[in-house]
Amino acid sequence: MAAMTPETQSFSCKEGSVDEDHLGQRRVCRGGKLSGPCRVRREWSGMLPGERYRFVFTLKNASTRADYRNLVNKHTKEFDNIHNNRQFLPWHRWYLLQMENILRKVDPIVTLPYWDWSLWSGAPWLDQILSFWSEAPWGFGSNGGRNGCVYGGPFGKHQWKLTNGNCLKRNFNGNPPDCIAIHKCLRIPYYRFTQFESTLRDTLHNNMHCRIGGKGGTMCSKLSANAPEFLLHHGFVDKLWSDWQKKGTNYKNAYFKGIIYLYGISPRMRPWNLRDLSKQPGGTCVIYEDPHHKNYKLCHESLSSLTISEIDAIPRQRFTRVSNLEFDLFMLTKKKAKDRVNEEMKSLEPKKVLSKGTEFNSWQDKKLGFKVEDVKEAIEKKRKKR
Ligand SMILES: [Cu+2]
Repeated sequence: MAAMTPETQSFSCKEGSVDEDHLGQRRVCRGGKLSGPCRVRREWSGMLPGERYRFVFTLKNASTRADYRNLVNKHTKEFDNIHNNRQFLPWHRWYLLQMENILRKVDPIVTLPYWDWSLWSGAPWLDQILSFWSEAPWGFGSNGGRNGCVYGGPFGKHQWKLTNGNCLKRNFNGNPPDCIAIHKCLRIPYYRFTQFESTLRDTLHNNMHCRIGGKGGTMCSKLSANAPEFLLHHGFVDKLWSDWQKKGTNYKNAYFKGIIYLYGISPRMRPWNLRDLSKQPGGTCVIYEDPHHKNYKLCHESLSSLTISEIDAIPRQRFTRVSNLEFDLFMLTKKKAKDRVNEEMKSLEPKKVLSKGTEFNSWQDKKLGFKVEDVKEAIEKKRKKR
């Protein structure tokens, strides 16, 4: 091994650590060296109204461009090809990067945000002034009205259109999976990559598409990439893949074997080229910043000390199961496929169920769909046992 001179030493850093340069731009340590500045993708609810407005404004501007329309239409055209196990994760990671590149032609410092909807599982459709579905200039607008069209907010019928000229449609229904379901999915070990991938895609990802879109809504149709919330939903799905990859080299490299061509993309672009978020095509480095939300800490830090059976002992409200809406859209038509998804769904569902009429003491509990007090109790019980 070569001797470490003070010079090389000054460049060495701890693998995976993150620091900031003098401009406050974040860099990650890879192979003993700090990368160039990374694009930091942040969770929507932790962004200030001004920051949210900047993204909404940029997206609306970008949506009149030809490259934007071509990209969105590519997703529509390839829809039936890109939602199977071998295509899904890398294809959508590629899509997000292309969309981010287009947005940055309009505003060079914008990055894609994501929305961790699992933190709102018990109350996902709030449309208050600072909520996700706010009708303020920094929001995504609320539910569809007459004919399913969205009227209020920056993407309302009289202000914005899909690439085919129609209105954006929404039909909110049910509750998306909660953050315990997400936590359990992330616990799947690397040697069960196939199970991790299909759980993430078929139960978590498919579910939220049709919770937002319902029957007839844009998000629950082949036009889904037109919906502005598509980017934040897929940002979250991509972050979950990234969180799982961060658990170790085996996790990072886990993928399907064999030669895979991604549909509608240059044949030189393979899943392998999209695997490492710190080295995306074009040398781009991307980081997903964890949510600052206290519910996030509760779910992913506090629960990490508990075993799966201890987690399953926490009573939770039910979330909505995937059903024929999702099965039809994503072409899960065979009985075998439906049975598999139902099994995966069951493994994430509460084992102890809080009834729908449960009175919650706080908004925090209501949003989570379970009680903070029960989580604390489970942790306390474990501590005493030791
Ligand atoms: Cu898609």
